[in-house]
Amino acid sequence: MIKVDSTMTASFDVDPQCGFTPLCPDELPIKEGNLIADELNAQSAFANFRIVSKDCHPAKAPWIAESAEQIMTPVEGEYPNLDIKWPAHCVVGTLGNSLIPGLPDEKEYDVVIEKGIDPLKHPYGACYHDLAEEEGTGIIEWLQERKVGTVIVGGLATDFCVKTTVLQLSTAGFKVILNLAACRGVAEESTQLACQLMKDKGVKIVTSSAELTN
Ligand code: VGL
Repeated sequence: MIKVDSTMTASFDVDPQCGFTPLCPDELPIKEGNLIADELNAQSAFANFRIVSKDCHPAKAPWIAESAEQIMTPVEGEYPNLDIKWPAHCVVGTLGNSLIPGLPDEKEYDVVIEKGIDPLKHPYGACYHDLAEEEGTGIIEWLQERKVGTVIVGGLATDFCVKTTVLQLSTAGFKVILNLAACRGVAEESTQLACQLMKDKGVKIVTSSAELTN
């Protein structure tokens, strides 16, 4: 069991969007990605603040793969803030952009972080708009201002946006708890590697919110 002081704790829902679930099979469907809402809600009961990040992408960008073969191949050209290609996903104004069923309305969250709007940037973590981690989204300062010491994290996907957000929060000095039941990964192997890396950085990993106590 991990004891949590909710007055100093925030719950962070990373990109829990339909575009990362089987509800949007043409985007980036992650197996069972639509089934994490109950655990995200459960972990939020241990926190005074609740934050959600969203991928808010344009419909056209140099990182968008034009065929299945291009997915996860390097973006060619001079694009310092792009790494590999992905199918179009979470486009503003589409179902893929919306939060998965079972989560609160966006206006119920204390903060909604929108990232990836610039077609020349495709960030993974929710703390910075760029891969070099120079342009903050403001969330680190927001948490510090409220004396938050611990952040409980879940979302999509464990091996990409969740991993990067967790590492950014940990580097910024927060204690981070990763709730595996509130996450799903793109692939088994990269999810295992991501969990090992997070553990090595001092992140506490719980299998579900049943391992948390006040
Ligand atoms: C993500 C791949 C591409 C994620 C976003 O949310 O984990 N993964 N874009």
